[in-house]
Amino acid sequence: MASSCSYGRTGSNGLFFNLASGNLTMSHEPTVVESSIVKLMIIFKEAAGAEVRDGKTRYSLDVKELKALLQSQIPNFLKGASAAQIESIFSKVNYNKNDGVDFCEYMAMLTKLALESDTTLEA
Ligand SMILES: [Ca+2]
Repeated sequence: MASSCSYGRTGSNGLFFNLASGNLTMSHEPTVVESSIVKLMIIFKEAAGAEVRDGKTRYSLDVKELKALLQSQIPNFLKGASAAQIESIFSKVNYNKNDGVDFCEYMAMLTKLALESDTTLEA
């Protein structure tokens, strides 16, 4: 998946997954982490609207799609949230302030949520 958050390593040594085609090209059986990333991509793709621009299919979430995705995948996150709070979340996740939340922005949100969790690993 070509994107603005690419490290330029996919297709050679890194994970290569084409969101539009659903093709996964890998020289080995996917590890748990690789499989998890692909699952996140598939779930995102299923939730997002598709738009063809410059010959490429692009996927992004509008506010309703982001809300539905979060409610289905992270139910506690939006529990009790007002429409205004959901709009605010969408605005923050939509980092480049265009018309939708792309996969990079969605993953940045998930990363932030993970980092806000207790990661001290203490008993
Ligand atoms: Ca965006």
